[in-house]
Parts: sequence; C-alpha cells; structure tokens
Amino acid sequence: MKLGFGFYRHMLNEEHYRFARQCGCTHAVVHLVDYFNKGGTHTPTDQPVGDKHGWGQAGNPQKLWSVAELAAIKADLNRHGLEWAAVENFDPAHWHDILLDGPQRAAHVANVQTILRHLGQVGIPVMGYNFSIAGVAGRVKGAFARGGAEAVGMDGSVDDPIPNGMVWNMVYDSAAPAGTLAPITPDQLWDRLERFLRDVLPVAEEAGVTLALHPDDPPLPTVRGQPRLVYQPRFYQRLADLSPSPRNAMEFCVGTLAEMTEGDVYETLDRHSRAGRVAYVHLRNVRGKVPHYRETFIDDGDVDVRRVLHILRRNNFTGVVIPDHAPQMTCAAPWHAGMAFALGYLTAALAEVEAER
Ligand SMILES: [Mn+2]
Repeated sequence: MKLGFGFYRHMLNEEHYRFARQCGCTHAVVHLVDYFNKGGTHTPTDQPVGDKHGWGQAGNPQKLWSVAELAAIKADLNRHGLEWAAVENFDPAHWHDILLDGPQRAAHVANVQTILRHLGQVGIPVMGYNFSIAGVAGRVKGAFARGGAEAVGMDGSVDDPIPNGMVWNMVYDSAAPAGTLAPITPDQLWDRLERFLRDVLPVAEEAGVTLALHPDDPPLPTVRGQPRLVYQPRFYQRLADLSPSPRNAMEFCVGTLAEMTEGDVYETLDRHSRAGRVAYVHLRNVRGKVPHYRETFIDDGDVDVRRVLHILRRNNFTGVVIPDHAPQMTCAAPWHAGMAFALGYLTAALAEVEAER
C-alpha cells in the first residue's frame, strides 16, 4: 500500500510537490480539471452549494490533455520523488454529452478514448471518474470538527434544478438557452454508464489504464432533481456486474461510503478489494449519514481507519491511499496543517499495518 497526495490543478508546482513529499507521500493523484476558476471572490476550498454558478467554467473543448503536457507534469513529479498514480476526473468540456446523452456523444466518446491512450503512453495507470450529472451540491462549511476546526458537512438535500449548459457543477455552455435540465430515470443514467463502459473499456484495456468510479458525493438518490448511481454500497456491485474487466474498477471513497444510509463500509471494501476492483482509495472520516453529516479529523469520526487499512492489507491491496479532504486547523496555514495531520496519522497507521506481514 502506498500513501498518495491529491493535487488540484493549482497545486501542480514545486511548493506543493515538496510539501507532499515532506508529509511522507510517494504517489500523486492529479486533478487536471481547473474547478475553482471563478477568480477573486472565490477561494480554492469553496464548496458548490447548488446555485447556477457551480465551481466555474469547464475547460477548452478543443484541447484534450496532450502527451507532451502529461509527460511534463510526470517529469516534474518524478523529479520531486513522486510517482503519478492516477488522474482524477474528466473535464465536462470533453465529455458532457456522455453524461447527458447529448448530440456530441460520439465525439465525446472519441475524446475519452484519446485521453485514455495519452495516459497509457505516458504511463499513468488509473483514470478516476465521477459519472454524475449534479456532482457535489448542498454541502455547508463550519466549525464542525474537533476543537472548532473548519470542515464541510451537509444539512438537508438540495433540489434546485440544474440550469441548461451546466453539468457536474461546471458551465460548459454559457450561451445555453434559459431553462433547466429535464430529469431522467435512474435506469436511463445506468444505461448511459453501461454504454460509456462498452465504448471505452476496450481502449482502456489496450492502453493499460484502469477506469475507477467514485461513488456519488453526497450519496443521495437524487440531487438537484437528477438521479445518482452509487449512493448505497450495493450499487458498487451493479457497477462491477456491468463488465468483468479488471479495468472496470472503483475509486473507493471511504468517507462517501460511510455517509450512505444502508450497508456496511467494511464489508463493501472487503468484497471489492478481495476481487481486485479497488483501483485507489479516498480515506477520510465523517460523523453521521446523509443528509446530515459532518466531516471530521481522520481519527475522530464513525470510521475505524485502522480497520479499513487492515482489510486492504489482508486483501493484498497494493494501490494508493489518499486523504481526500481534511478539516482546516486554526493557524497560519489551515489547509496545510489539516493535510499534514491526516498524512501523519496515515503514515503511522500504514507502517503499523504493513509491519504485520
Ligand atoms: Mn472522495
């Protein structure tokens, strides 16, 4: 098992590479989508609340992540002692009509196939994705964590419909006609996922890249009037049943699983990690279940983090664990302190679990 760091786009620089390495990380999970691009009034840690603005503007639909761009980032990571383990999330600009079953679907399938080939050429083994129309919405922020540390949580669901031109909290068409996205059924959404996998898994296999699905965060049956896929643990089995390919895998988010109202996070993790379907793990802690929960410090919530690591170890999981998010601590560098605390805890817990070999 390896300890990883999740880099947002604006963190792809020497300062953050060194910080991650100093925290004990050997691997990198990289977000190439620039979510937080609204400018001055918006801070990088802001959570989308379900309004018409979301996180911000999607990227350039004509510009896919190139081999040269990926290779340059990889070289930078390697120079700082980090291996590139995964890319996390497609840009809505490149694949919105796969999610929406829109007129550009065929072109967007070709985009994803190209991106997977580029990852394969550069040697990035995993592509994490979130097959979600509404994405994250309705989270609140406050002094929720131990000692009044700032953390995110949820206080009830969000049903405001999604404006046209927006998907997954990003605006891909600012000139879209007024109005909102029509609701679809859960089966329609599962059908879109199944067709997506049928179209891109053969390319993923050829390229040597594993597709890893993040569960729906927050895990509610509907958000903003749109259905969700994996909002209970049992729906991860439905994903696995769509294709037996080992390239059809999971970005297993322990915090999101713990927020679900049914099932058991340990049993679910045990089953899918034993089957080799867990590509990498988001490991954070939480107290409560949707639609009322609070993120907590890693040692302080409902999840027994050591038990999670023991299950992974017993099932010979050799992939990457990253802390996902962490509460921000009261000091001059709130985000850094929160991440360093989570990573310090995980460093010790991983060493303890691995010593039992
Ligand atoms: Mn997560």
